[in-house]
Amino acid sequence: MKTKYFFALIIAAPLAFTACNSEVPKEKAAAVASAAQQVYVPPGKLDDYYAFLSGGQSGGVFVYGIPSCRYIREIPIFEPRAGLGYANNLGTESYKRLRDSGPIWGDTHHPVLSQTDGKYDGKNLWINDKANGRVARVDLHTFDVAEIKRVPNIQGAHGLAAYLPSCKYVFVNGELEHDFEKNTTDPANYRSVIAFLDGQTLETKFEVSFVGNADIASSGKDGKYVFVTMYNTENGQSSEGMIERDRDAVGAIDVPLAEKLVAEGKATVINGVPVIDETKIPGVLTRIPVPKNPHGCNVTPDGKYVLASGKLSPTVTIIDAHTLKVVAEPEVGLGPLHSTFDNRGNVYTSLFVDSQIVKWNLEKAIKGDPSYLVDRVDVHYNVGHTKAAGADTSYPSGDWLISLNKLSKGMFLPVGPAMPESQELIDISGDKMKVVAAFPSPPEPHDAVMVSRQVLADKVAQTYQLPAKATKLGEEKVVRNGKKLEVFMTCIRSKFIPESFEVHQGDEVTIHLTNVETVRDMTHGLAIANHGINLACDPGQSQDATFTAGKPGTYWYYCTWFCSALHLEMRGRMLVKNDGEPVSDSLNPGAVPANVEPKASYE
Ligand code: RUQ
Ligand code: CUA
Ligand code: CA
Repeated sequence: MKTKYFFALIIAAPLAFTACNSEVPKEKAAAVASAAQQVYVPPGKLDDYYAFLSGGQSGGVFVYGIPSCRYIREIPIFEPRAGLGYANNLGTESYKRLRDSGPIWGDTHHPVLSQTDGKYDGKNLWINDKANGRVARVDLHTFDVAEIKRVPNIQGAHGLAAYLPSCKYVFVNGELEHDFEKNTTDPANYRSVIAFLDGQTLETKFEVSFVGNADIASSGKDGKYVFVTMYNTENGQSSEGMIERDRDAVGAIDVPLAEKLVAEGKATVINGVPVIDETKIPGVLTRIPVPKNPHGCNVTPDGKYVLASGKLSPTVTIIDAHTLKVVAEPEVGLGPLHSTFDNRGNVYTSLFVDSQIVKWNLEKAIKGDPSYLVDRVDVHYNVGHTKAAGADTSYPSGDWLISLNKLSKGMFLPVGPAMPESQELIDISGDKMKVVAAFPSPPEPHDAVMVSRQVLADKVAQTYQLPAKATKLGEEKVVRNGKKLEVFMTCIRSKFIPESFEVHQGDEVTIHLTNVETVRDMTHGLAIANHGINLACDPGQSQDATFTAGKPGTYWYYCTWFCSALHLEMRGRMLVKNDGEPVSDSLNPGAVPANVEPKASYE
């Protein structure tokens, strides 16, 4: 890999590892230098993969480049992000969408990429909010949230997967049992649901309800079964109660049968959603017994098997995805949580307790060949999810694997009692796995998904398409309606138009800001002194801010993104007049649309 950079590194690597890193023992220097080569992507060169890491309690998604492990951007989803102008004031569309779907906080766990014909198609990324029963769709043309929907009847929306091969649904399962029908607190009425959502609108189409819970989800590849691991088949309410049984289950949901039952009117509508109650209409959900309290659930790339990781048992249960029979249960190590795949028939399972990734051969394990264990490698520390590039498509690439570790201990410079989250990048292209890099992140990635940059190459937009409501250059205006003022403003290097507007104290002001730039990367921001407002307006985008004008005086608004040599001069004034003082509605002299045209370059 990366042979093209080899020559640059012949010079760079020895310098880096003799001069700067005295902790590397001599006998390891060569291995370290070769690992460094593999992850070195020179400035100005692009990474081979996008890695989307869920943000956990940060509520969004983090985008990294692989193999360099460079942090590229955050996609905020369920939490405001003032720096990016996301959902950070009452007027923004992003705030309204988030508020309308529930709390302005979320816990994202499982990023899922859309597929066509068993390959990533670069269109959508879905992610769940475990805390508030929501699912979001990110449009990969803009890396922006396109939808957020609450899923009725669910608590602890945890496992998320796309129904394959069509992706017409994404499905999400409830980890936390409750009574959503009569709203009692009686555990006898507790149920969980697996909800099937329209992949585009995220509207919940139907649900299957059952006793117990479901944890992690994965789809078969032929449009019949989808699978979930179920660790609380006991319907226990204490941790002891949840580990009473020796075996729990993998649930297999027959999706075409569920659709048929719904079409035949066999479902009960609860909170607006048709729900098939598996306790009353059995058959739609088959429980396949597996060792107690399983966790990860992963279907092999060829769709033949579903693997359930033992968690409390040192085994992975291999289930035939068509007959639903258990075909083998190989031992792999302590605390197996999740499995992922290469393109050579190998499985890589994360071992939480052993802090390892173990590589094993699927066919050998099924045949009972004792040499099924191929390799194991230490990771730092307590790995949760692991994901290899393309592993949930039909065509894994077999080159890179990310280990998402729960603790970083001494991996990075200490920064107080709390430490950053820790990920490691592992080269799985050879017989032996090789840990080549470790990189920190904000809290707390659970899962990740990697897609080749080629897939997105012609998809990622250069600019937004100006929306219909956008203010056009030369059509800026101020509209007053009693105590409400709307300012239709444009911005372009490096000017706001208008450069001033007048209001009274206590007026409700809405600024509709349109960035009329036509080149990528020319973002302008609009911050207003002492009013808590910061917009980020990308080329071709319109953003709104709503706030109440403060006490009389002059308040400058200014651009927060360094856009040109005149960036600091890119500012204007909100003039808050005393009561009784007249305010003007005409655009202020000097702010009359100037002779600026969108520029086709960065000059
Ligand atoms: S869980 S560490 Cu939310 Cu994906 Cu298994
Ligand atoms: Cu616009 Cu700085
Ligand atoms: Ca259990």
